[in-house]
Amino acid sequence: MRRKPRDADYYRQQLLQGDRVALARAISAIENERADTRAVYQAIAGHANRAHVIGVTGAPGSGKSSLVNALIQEFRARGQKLGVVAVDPSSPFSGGAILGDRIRMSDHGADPGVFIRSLAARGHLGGLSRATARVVDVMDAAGMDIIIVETVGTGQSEVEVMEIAQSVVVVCAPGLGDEIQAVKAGILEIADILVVNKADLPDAERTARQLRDAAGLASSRDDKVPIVKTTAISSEGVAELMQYLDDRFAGFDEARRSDAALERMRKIVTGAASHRLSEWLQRLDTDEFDTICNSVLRGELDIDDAAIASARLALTIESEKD
Ligand SMILES: Nc1nc2c(ncn2[C@@H]2O[C@H](COP(=O)(O)OP(=O)(O)OP(=O)(O)O)[C@@H](O)[C@H]2O)c(=O)[nH]1
Ligand SMILES: [Mg+2]
Repeated sequence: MRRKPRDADYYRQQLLQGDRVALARAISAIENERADTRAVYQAIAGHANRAHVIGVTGAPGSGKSSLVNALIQEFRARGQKLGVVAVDPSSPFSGGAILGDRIRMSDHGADPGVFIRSLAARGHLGGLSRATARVVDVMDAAGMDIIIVETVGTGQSEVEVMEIAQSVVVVCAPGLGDEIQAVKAGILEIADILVVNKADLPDAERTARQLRDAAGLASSRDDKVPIVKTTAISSEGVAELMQYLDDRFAGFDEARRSDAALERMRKIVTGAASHRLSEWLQRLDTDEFDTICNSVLRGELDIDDAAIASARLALTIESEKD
């Protein structure tokens, strides 16, 4: 159903006050690149960049959603408001339902202090991490104190998604076959905090030891990455995890936060620009473009120079349009 676009004033009045309907609308607008997108961005400008964005990633079945669930409970007990974004890079067609279902939403469904949203790869031509970053900003502007981004840690797109977070929690669990599941995906390198979940299972200590060794090898940083053992289903160890998260957040001053925001915006704009340019290049259907390509075929021009010439051509044509 197409709804009438709302203007920036609507979002300023509703979204910034934390209205859930406006928040849901804003996220849909961004997801579907609808007409309101610009209005949303105008409204939230200068109002994001306050929340603690926590990334939770790790092997399938390691207990990420259960841990997020336990974290939600603890943060809510302190009276903080939370946004949760469940990102599913592997399901282009689900529309985000699958991972969202797995989050134990039933516990928090009626709680107005928790807002949960799923994002799937489908439709995000400019990149899933870009879409996620924008959704996080909107939740931030709507007054969420904590925003948790959960994604399955199996590939490069997850690593990109995790770049959005200020604190990255990598979850491992004993008995998932390959003990150090995270190493393969190159995800250990991005961990700020390592969690061995399912600490109630027999091999947890061994997994923690292996992880400690692997983290020592993988990390190029001087500061040691803490390893926390949790049992998500009984919330054991979750308070300790919270302590590490709080300590990290306390270390982010205003300057560091705005540096991070700028860095993030660079990536968003770079992604958007590449997306635009590639659209323009695909529309390129001119004699001039054929001339460039023929020159390459005849060996008169190398591909790199041809690429630059085509990009220039596309840019010129598009800027003459308006
Ligand atoms: N014994 C034990 N089981 C747990 C623990 N945490 C989660 N589980 C179980 O592990 C299974 C997977 O948990 P999820 O929270 O769905 O794991 P996930 O990492 O989110 O899974 P995906 O989203 O599919 O990647 C469920 O059956 C949980 O009940 C724990 O601390 N101890
Ligand atoms: Mg999950």
